[in-house]
Amino acid sequence: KAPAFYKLVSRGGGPVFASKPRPQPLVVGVAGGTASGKTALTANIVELLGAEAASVASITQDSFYRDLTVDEMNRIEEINFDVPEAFDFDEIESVLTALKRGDTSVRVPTYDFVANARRPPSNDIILEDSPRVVFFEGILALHSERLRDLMDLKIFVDADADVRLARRIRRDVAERGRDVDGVLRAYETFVKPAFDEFVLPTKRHADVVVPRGAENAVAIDLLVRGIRERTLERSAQAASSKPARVIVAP
Ligand code: UZR
Ligand code: MG
Repeated sequence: KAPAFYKLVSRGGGPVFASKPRPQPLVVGVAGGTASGKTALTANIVELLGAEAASVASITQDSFYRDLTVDEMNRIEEINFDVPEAFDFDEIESVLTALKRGDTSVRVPTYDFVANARRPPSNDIILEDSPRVVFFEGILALHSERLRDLMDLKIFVDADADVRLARRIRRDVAERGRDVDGVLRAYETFVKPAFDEFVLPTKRHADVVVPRGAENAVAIDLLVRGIRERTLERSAQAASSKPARVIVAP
């Protein structure tokens, strides 16, 4: 089907197909400590964007955990999932770059927290049409300068550490197949030290800091309005700009 923003312009000597540039998607980074409400805040914004939701992509950093070797799998409780080395930042960069470029059929892997492994490629999410807004959400979403440079809006979700730990215990037991003792051990050994060393320092890169995470309806409303407005501005700019390519029909 014809991509959006393609216009047929007719001139004296016959039909000329002029392709207008598509607006670049707005890339929004959402960082914050574990169980701070990043995923929920992002989901709320996506839902409230409403009309534009069809062309919103929400990508989680969890999708880009590196594969573990058999040896690492055998000593899983020693693996630190909270440090930058745990993620494949090159892969994240290539996905976000492809979306910014307007590529279609961009593949995003998915991750299984119970198996501690990426799901097989048949589970990949394929973004058929280049979305208008791309959310990238995760504990270290704002860690890499190269990723930050791709972002138009950087959000840091703030929530008290005790609130986050309480949520983390509930979530990991209910959804990620853990027991309370294991969650607390991981929290003390990996999660808290990595939060202090790597996650919290990225707050300085944020444009907006949201206290109380997904409960903060006022902040969510402001963000939705801002994102919607900027998306519309980009569409208007693209629609009024010169054609990117002019193809003279035979
Ligand atoms: P959020 N994590 C797992 O528990 N298992 C995995 O296989 C991969 C990651 C955890 C990771 C981190 N830590 O704290 C958390 N550990 O997922 C990040 N241990 O996810 O941002 O939703 O809290
Ligand atoms: Mg999450």
